[in-house]
Amino acid sequence: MIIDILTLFPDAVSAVLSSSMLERARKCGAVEYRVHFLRDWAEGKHLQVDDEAFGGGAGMVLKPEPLCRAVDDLRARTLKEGNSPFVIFPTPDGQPFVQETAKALAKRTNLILVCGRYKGVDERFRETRVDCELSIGDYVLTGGELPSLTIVDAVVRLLPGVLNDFESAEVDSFYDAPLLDCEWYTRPWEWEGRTPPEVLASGHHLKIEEWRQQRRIERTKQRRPDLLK
Ligand code: 6GU
Repeated sequence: MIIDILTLFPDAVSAVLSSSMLERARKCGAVEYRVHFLRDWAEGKHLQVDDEAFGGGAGMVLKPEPLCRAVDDLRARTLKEGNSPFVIFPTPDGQPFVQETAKALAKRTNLILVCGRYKGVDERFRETRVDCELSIGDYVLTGGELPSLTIVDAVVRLLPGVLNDFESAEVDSFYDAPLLDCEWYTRPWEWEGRTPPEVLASGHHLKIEEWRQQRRIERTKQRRPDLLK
C-alpha cells in the first residue's frame, strides 16, 4: 500500500511515521509513506494557503486552489503508477471511523489523506476532490494530522506481514465482534498481594480461551453496553 499525506506540518507527520510499528511496516515493505507539504502547491509571493472566510467570522479557511492542485497531482501520479487512489478527508463532521472502516481501507492499494484545519477548508475542495470524510470521534482537534495518523496506524497494522502471530489482529477487540478485550497478566505471578485468576496457570488451553471469551463479553457488558445492542 502507498499512503500519501498532504499537510502543512510535514515534519511532525514524518516524525510519527518514522517511529514504532509504522516504521517497522515500512521496513518490511508492507507500506510506503509519501508526505507532502501543502505550501509546495501555493502560488504568489506569499505562498498563501488560507484566507478569510466569506461572510466573516470563523478563522482562516484553506483556499481551494492549492488543495485541489495538490490532490490532482498526487492522483495523477498514482494513476500513472497504474493504481487508483482513494482520497480521505478527516474532519469532525465526517462518518465515524471504526474498525470496519479500517478493514475496508486496508484492502486498497493507495490512500491519499488530506490534513485540513478545523474550521476551515473551502467546501468546493470537499465537494470535488474527496472520496470519503471520516471523523475519529466526537471531539474537536486543531487539525487533521492526528486523525490522519490515527487512521494510518489502524489501517497499516492490518496489512499482511505487519503484525506477528502473537499480536495478530484477528483476536483484537472489535476485529469481527465488537467486543472489548479481556484482562492480560505477565510475571510475576503475585504482585502487591494480587494474583491472576487460577485458570491462567492451569495449562488447559480450551478452558483458558473459554474464560477469556467470557471476560470479553462481561467487560463489554460492564464498560460499553452500547456495543452489545
Ligand atoms: Cl477527523 N479532525 C479534527 N480536526 N477533529 C476531529 C476529527 C477530525 N475527528 C474528531 N475530531
